[in-house]
Amino acid sequence: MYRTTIMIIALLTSSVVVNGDSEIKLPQANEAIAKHDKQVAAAEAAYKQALIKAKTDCVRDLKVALNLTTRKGDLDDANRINAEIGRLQAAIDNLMSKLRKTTYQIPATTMWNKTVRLTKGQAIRVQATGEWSPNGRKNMKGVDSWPPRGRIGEGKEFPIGADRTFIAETDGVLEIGIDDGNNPNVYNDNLGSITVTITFLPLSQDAPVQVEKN
Ligand SMILES: [Ca+2]
Repeated sequence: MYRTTIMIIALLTSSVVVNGDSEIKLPQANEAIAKHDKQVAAAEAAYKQALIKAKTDCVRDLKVALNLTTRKGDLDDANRINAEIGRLQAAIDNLMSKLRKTTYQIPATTMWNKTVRLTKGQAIRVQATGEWSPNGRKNMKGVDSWPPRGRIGEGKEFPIGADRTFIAETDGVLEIGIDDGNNPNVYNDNLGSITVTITFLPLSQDAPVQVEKN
């Protein structure tokens, strides 16, 4: 009897200790964990949002200060302010680099190419690189010359260009494609593809942070 009790205790203890391998089965417990994970993710997103906003606001204000001090001719102070802007910008870039990102290849031969699904109010940054052509090999050029365009949920199209930050005004899949215009608005004479990186910004509708390229 004594030995059996010891064995049962040992079994119970080991099942707790080796819990790393086993999954919790009770739905209520899994729901509690899922709720926690969701709340933590939201808190982290809000924190990152607040950091990015504070730093972006500061960069904006320091650029005004930089103009003032440059006009006054205090170059030493201008250099100090400029260095601080550089530090803040690096911190913003670092925060941005940790955000959720997805990459797509967008061929020139398809008018619309499906990418991420967006919900209304989601802020995203779309960056495009590569060369493509709306009409044959001689016109292979970068996205500055042949900017991509987008639409959400098959809605109204809008320009994207090389680097654009915007807030989704509606739910739907973001589709991206080359603007074929008068070239001659057919897609089977097109060539190349571009790489598009979409970053989900932790921003709400009332806190847009503009990170468009100057
Ligand atoms: Ca074409």
